[in-house]
Amino acid sequence: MTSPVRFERHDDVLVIISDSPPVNALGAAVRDGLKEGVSQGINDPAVKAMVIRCDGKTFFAGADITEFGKPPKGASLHEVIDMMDSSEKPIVAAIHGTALGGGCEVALACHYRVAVPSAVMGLPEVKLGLLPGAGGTQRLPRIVGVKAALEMVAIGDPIPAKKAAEVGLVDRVVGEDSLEADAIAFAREIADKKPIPRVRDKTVAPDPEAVEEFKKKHGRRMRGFDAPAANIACVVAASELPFDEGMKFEREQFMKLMTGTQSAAQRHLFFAERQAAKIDDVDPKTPLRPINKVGVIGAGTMGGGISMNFLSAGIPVTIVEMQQEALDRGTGVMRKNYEASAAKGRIKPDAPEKAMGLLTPTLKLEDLADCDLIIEAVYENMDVKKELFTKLDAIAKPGAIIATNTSYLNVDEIAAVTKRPEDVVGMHFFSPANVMRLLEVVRGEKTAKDVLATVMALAKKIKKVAVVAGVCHGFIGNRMLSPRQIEANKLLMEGATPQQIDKVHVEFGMPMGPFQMADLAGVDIGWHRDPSRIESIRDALAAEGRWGQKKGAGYYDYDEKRNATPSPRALEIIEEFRAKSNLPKREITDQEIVERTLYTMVNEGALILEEGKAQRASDVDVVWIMGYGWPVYRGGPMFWAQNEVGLKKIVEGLEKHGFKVAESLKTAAETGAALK
Ligand code: 3H9
Repeated sequence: MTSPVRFERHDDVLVIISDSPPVNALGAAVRDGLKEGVSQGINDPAVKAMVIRCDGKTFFAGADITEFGKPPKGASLHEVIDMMDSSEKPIVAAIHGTALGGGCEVALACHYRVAVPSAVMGLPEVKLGLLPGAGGTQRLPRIVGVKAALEMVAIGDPIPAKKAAEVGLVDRVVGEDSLEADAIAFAREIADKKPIPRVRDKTVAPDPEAVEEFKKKHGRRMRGFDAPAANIACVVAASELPFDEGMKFEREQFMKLMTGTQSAAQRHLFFAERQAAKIDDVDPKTPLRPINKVGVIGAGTMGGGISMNFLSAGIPVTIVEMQQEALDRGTGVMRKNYEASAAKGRIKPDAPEKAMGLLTPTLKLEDLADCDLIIEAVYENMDVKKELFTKLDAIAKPGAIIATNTSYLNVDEIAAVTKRPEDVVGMHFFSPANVMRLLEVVRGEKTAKDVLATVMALAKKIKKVAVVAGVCHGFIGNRMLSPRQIEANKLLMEGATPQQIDKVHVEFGMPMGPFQMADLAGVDIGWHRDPSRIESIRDALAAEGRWGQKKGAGYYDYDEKRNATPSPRALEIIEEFRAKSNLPKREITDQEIVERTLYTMVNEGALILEEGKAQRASDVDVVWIMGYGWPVYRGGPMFWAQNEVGLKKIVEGLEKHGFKVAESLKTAAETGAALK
């Protein structure tokens, strides 16, 4: 097999080039090639300096994650990096694209770094539940200091070349199109400079204040995750221990994380997210329909949020409402949201004007005639949607994609009222639609393949993670939410409190439990609005005006700052309702809550897979992590069930409570095969 690494001599400079698409990950062959190249440079008396660079779209984007957990092959990254670091001839890293993780660590072990303006550098291992395990935690603080290093390793966001140059991580920013030539020229300039600067020889002062401040600032975001604390400990070690001891500490911490379930879950998510973009029976080269203008029907919270995604991506939007007042209110909210983001520095100061300049508000559906994609976000009612789609069929231009944002309804039934069901698709955004990253793309029976391919590509453009779902009640996410809600309500009737059930969910790692969520969304949602008809605890709460946070009362009581406290009145209502049903009250254990509210979701997920309503188990995981706040470090419900709990236990738990277990779940539990 030919090596992905080649060497080119430019007089006294040896250029070592990796060409390993797609991202020059540092797999065994690349590591071996680098080792060979550096060793040639060291041993060839005619070579005075070396340059390491990559072909393709990026400098090394990190260790090869697909190798993790497998038996080691070839030279280790440590071996290669040690060899580079101790070379008596200077080595220059020539960076373009994304120098991430192990790639950034290779650059840090080089004696000099040059980068093009568009390059970024970072140590994102924490996002994979890891830490930079090839010296990154020990070298980076020695260059940028404890404070900046904490941001880079314990949060994991990369920094652009210009910033890297300011903090001393990059020695020179070079021409965007002349990286190799400029790097060679730079190598010649420094070839004879002695001593060779080695990061390991530097020291960094401890900064306990910065560490405390960092923990305070990011405590909430890091809750439940193991990796941030380990990253912080390593940065502290860099400031307190000699280099070699710090490296030993880094190694120990790395191995702990690498063998834990959290990193396995986070790595699973990394690949799951990318896999979700692929549709099994749609050729990735399918020609896409051009989407230059989008129409959105409905300027409420959902329609406004949906529109913002496209405006932010520079795509003009025509937004339609029925009344001028509602239209003004909707566009006003959008403007306010943009301005708030600009005030917080999240977007450029001129971004609100730019985005709003691309918006055309109108009261006429006919104005959607020139749109390439039309998304309706109107009232969730089949008759309303059918009437609207009949009108859209007459208005939309040929080839336009017509999408419904329904969160439950049958997309095929909606499509059937048009003469072009192949152009109809579901685009289920999650609220707030301008923030939440998940998009369920609902594939109707007749949805054309190029429509799907176009919507998936568009999703990437507007920075969403799209998952394909089949037509069924609630698609993937809401369908799985349903058994959880049913069981949570039954548990209340049997003696659990909202606080106990919510606590179990929050301790599990969810942002909130089912009743906190109900209070936030509105207890009155879907209520029949007849106070004399009390058929559930929810009805009883709604009938008393306990509509949740917005009313200061729901399953909990709220103060003016919306802080929740357990509500004696809500508990009374629950007791009264239970008494009427003659159900005995009993102690409910936290484990029972887990089994009945979470194992049932796994069961529903398995049914969804059996019915082909999701393409793969990892898609189900992506939906629950991106759309419903399932803890990232538990990898999604299907990953959690298979890798943390074990399917046998899941099946036993379900059977114990009398649930009908999905056949595929039983088989997988018996055979040990993975859920597909
Ligand atoms: C590490 O370095 C540990 C060290 O400290 C060493 C310790 C000893 N490995 O994202 P894309 C694949 S941990 C293997 O769609 P983009 C990816 O799966 C690593 N494969 O492209 C996809 O495959 P497919 C630290 C990788 O342009 C294809 O490449 N580094 C890796 O939107 C294209 O990826 C990171 O965490 C990898 N490291 O974004 C960086 N990276 O086509 C992870 C990508 O089959 N990578 N692939 O679906 C990224 O953040 C993005 O991929 C990147 C490109 C920004 C580079």
